[in-house]
Amino acid sequence: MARLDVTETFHGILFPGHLHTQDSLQLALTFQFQDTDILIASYPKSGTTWMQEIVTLISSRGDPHLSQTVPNWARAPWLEQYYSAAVLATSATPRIITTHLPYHLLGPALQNSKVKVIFVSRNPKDVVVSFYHFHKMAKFLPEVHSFPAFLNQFLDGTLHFGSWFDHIKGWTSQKAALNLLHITYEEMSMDLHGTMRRMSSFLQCPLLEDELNNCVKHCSFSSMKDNQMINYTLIPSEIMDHSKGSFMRKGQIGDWKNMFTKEQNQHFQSIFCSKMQDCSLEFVWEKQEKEDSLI
Ligand code: PPS
Repeated sequence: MARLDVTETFHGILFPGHLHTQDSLQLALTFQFQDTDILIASYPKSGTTWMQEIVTLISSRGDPHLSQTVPNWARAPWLEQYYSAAVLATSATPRIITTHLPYHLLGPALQNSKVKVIFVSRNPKDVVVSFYHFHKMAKFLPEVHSFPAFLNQFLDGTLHFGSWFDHIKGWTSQKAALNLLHITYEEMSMDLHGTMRRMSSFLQCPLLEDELNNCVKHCSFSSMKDNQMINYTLIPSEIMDHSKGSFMRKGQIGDWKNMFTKEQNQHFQSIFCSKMQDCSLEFVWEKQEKEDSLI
């Protein structure tokens, strides 16, 4: 399945035709979840792969064998991508499932289920920068030109996978209705050990201290950068041009500061404040003392 130039529009949102079809997207909406399923939901570039690795390692009690021998898309497939039905049919329990779909599309399939939903978010300035760099290497995404134009598309919600604002507000508004744990990229970055402990408790998979330490060791940025099963170097260069960048690019909080001009930051802040006025979430924008980095 190449379809590198195909874009699927589904419920008004664009998806790369390389991995999505109308059928695979439609099937996701009526997916029969099992109560034992673990669902990782995220907007792209928010720490999805990191979370796939963490959940795999916690479920394996810190043993890296699975995470070093099976690609992430085969052990935690994206529900809406065309191959997931075949993968999930033979997955062991608990199944680890990933999605970039917004809540307003996937929500009905989750009603009355006990699925353990882990929603991962990241501050949107770092998301847009990471996404911009990813577009340069991912040949299944539209060619990008200038960063200012890309930033405007992000703020307008017209990039592939839709609006970041709708995505985060949709999922986080369902904390009470779903069995949902919200984890941020920034908390994983600043306290991976503590975050993993919270997650192992949520997943009802208590770990010994040694097992927890092994999980932390194997999902550090440097370990993951060297792990072919998650760094996407297995993907041929016709699909991901590895000469244009790495999937495991920088892995930092606050890299947006190297990209945004003062004017772009002001523009971003004003759109952000207006679109998020009905949302009380706080964001960490740079790696420093908490009080200084929240807006
Ligand atoms: S995708 O394409 O949606 O699956 O991308 P996603 O996995 O959500 O996000 C990719 C970014 O996450 C960074 N990453 C990490 N950062 C720190 N530590 C670890 N272990 C880690 N694993 C992945 C990855 O480098 C991308 O961010 P940027 O800012 O581009 O480096």
